[in-house]
Amino acid sequence: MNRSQLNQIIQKEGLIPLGVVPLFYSESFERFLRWRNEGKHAGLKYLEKYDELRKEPERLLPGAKCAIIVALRYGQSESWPLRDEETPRVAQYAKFNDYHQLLKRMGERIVTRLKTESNFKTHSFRVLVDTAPVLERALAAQTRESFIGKNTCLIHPSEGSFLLLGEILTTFTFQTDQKEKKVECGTCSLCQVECPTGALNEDYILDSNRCLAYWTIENRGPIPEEFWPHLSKYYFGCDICQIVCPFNEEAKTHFVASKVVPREMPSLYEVATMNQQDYERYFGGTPMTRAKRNGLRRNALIAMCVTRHPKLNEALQYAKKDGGFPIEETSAQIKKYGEQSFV
Ligand code: B12
Ligand code: SF4
Ligand code: SF4
Repeated sequence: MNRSQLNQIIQKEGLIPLGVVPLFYSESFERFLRWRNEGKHAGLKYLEKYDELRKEPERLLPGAKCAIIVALRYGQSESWPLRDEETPRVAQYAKFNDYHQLLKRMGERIVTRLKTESNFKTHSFRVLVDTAPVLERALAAQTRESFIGKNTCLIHPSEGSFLLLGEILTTFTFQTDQKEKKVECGTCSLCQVECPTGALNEDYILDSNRCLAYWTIENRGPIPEEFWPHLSKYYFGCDICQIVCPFNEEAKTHFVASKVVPREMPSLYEVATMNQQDYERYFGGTPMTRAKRNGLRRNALIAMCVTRHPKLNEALQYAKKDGGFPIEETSAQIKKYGEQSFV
């Protein structure tokens, strides 16, 4: 099978074939170690384990020769500056069913299809979608056209960066990509200028300690008050450093709607006061469950607080009665925040 036949199979599944790359990225692994040694991973403890696999991804599949890199493009409807600046929203990827499962199933179907070809019968495949300690962006950056931007995202010059990445490791020796023309950020620095918290102050480095995506998705405890004003824009994840990127503006013009349809999001008041059953009904199967019900409630209460939502006190009473970490702490912060202004 040649590369164009492989691409056809991937495209038929609704994915973008970014390319095929060797399992080697020593420069990026060194960058990763420096980043982690400087504590830029904040509380992401899982990044402190399995370095041997992260360093040598070929260990994830005995005899692996290369990785087929695929991407799921998700539509995004925002432009910069945001419409309804004071209407807290969720990052676009979170409105769809969880990409880990979605992309994994798509990858498995591609493998099933490949295995019908006689030359693949004796070969092994393994589909990864952030399901193993791999530097996914570093691998994808070795495909012919893609590159890592100053916002640290993987960008394809014409598809943009609203892409979710998956890899299919294989023992088959496909011809791997040669970098052709070099497109990159150049003198642009829009993502660094517009990041509300200064998380991208160093080129090509993200400091998770200052990133809203880290605080609203990954952190289980209270959110430091210095970040609160920015939850008036996003209360789960953050897309700002991508929305402002000229490569995404360009990509918008030829976006073809995919099969995945975004879900309707409940109001902030509903998120702050939802019981377990409603939580599962609204968010079950989406990336929002990463923050758990308590985390979403924490985020929603903060967003209500900073946008002076008329039902904040009502929501707060409900949340306190319902309990659960870190609601007590967040209530105390809201009280303190409010004393300076309005509660
Ligand atoms: C931990 C993590 C996070 C953390 C830390 C993010 C970060 N920049 O490291 C937090 C919680 C903040 C986060 C946020 C988001 N994430 Co995240 N995250 C991950 C995860 C699980 C690991 C990433 C990791 O190892 N980071 C450590 C750093 C050091 O590694 P790195 O990003 O791969 O590469 C860095 C350097 O090595 C350097 N680099 C590497 N090689 C090279 C080469 C050259 C030449 C240069 C100049 C630089 C360079 O660039 C980066 C900056 O330091 C990956 C999945 C995975 N297994 O890879 C998803 C992943 C990176 N996340 C993803 C997404 C979608 C997001 C969000 C957009 C979600 C949202 N809307 O809120 C934001 C984007 C924020 C941002 N600007 O990065 C996608 C990114 C897709 C894409 N197009 O890039 C991934 C790949 C998941 C997936 N399978 O699709 N995420
Ligand atoms: S996701 Fe938001 S907070 Fe994080 S680096 Fe990008 S713009 Fe900054
Ligand atoms: S906004 Fe500009 S600097 Fe940032 S990633 Fe996009 S092109 Fe690069």
